[in-house]
Amino acid sequence: MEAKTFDIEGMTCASCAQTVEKATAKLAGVSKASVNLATEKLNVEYDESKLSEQDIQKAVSDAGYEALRNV
Ligand code: 9UX
Repeated sequence: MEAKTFDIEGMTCASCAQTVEKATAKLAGVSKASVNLATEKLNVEYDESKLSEQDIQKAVSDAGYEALRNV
């Protein structure tokens, strides 16, 4: 299981954070997705054999936000 953090651009309210969280949590292979609105970060725990970092970034982008890889 891999855990990665992404800086999220475009979130301005708690509802935005919920949207990003749900969009990533529903992906097959994701076991945990949590957004910190204050720091504008998304932390995702997922199975690398089922999902790539790009898949997560695409899901966030499809939801209307942008996920930048964070270290
Ligand atoms: Mo409310 Mo967040 O319209 O975009 S969901 S600010």
